[in-house]
Amino acid sequence: MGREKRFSRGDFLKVVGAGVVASSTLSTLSGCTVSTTAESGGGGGTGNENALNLYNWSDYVNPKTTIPNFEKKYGVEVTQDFYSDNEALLAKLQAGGTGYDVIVPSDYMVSVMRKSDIIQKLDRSKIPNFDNLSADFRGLPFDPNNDYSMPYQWGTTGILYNKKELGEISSWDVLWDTEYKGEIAMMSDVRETMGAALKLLGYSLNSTKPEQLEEAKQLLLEQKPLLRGYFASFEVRPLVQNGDVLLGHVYSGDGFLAIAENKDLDYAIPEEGATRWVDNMAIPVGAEHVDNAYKFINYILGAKAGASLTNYTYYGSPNEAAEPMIKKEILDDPRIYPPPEVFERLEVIEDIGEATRKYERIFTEVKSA
Ligand code: N2P
Repeated sequence: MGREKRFSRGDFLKVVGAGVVASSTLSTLSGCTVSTTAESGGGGGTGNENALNLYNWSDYVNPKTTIPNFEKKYGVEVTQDFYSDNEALLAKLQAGGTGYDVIVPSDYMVSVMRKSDIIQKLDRSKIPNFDNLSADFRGLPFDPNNDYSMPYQWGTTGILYNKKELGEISSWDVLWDTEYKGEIAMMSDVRETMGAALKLLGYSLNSTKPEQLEEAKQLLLEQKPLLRGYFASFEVRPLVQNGDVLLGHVYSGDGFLAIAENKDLDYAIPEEGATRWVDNMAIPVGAEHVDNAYKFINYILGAKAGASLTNYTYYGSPNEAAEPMIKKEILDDPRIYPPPEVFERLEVIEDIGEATRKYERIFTEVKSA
């Protein structure tokens, strides 16, 4: 059975987007010129037409190929800065004058950014490799005609854990188990962390019902004393990988990067359901190197670059032309490409508009409690 048949286009058609609230941003090195932190605001390259300023998630390129091959092929120097959540990305762009040419917001954030005129309309004629995309990833609800965004990678959010110590786990409730007090690292991400609590309660992670949000808040307050802490998304992986904690709330690819280094670990998509997300490339309004941005987007949508990304990141590829070059063990891994019975329990974070503020207020209260 072809992988694309394991989940239907319809499954992706519930997506939309939301968000607002800044949180910490830090940088890690991923194979190109790195301007130290996101605070540097777009890094070098301004005034140099052979530059591209990329604002991306950490560990989201193949360090050996993605940026170096692009730089070689187009004679463009890439500067990459990093953010750890969509809300930090949004806050940065809202502040203005970043100098970023390509950003990689998730589904719901594309919706928010479209509404706030933060990203610009794309000229499809400059992205011929659009044709490489699987039909499952074209025209998703947060951008029905791909007028503003092009899919980059997709994945899930779940639990990275020490299987040797804990045995097999299957539920979010392990992150609330008093036995693991001090051994749990949660992501500091308003929608993901509230989402985990809502899923454990059996609710939608897009719920806007005040009583359900209050229950989620109480659950997070109950969990807080058990935590080693709330961490930026990219900080959780090393904590579990190095044995500092037993359990971490992570993006799937971060889980698999850790498993590749430490065979005691495993990644679980909790049975109550979890987030599945699609991240997308977009060009901010005011980008200074728009031609290079198109070159980069089109390059990433190339079959070879797409396969090379997934073979390193362990995230799913929206690029059908890339599939023949993606490692079989990745394509066949149900933790990466979930079978239908798992897939149907996954939910995409949606733009919940005004209710976003409620989430933010609750999460701020929990963190400061
Ligand atoms: C990459 C993080 C993926 C972003 N390490 C999740 N949307």
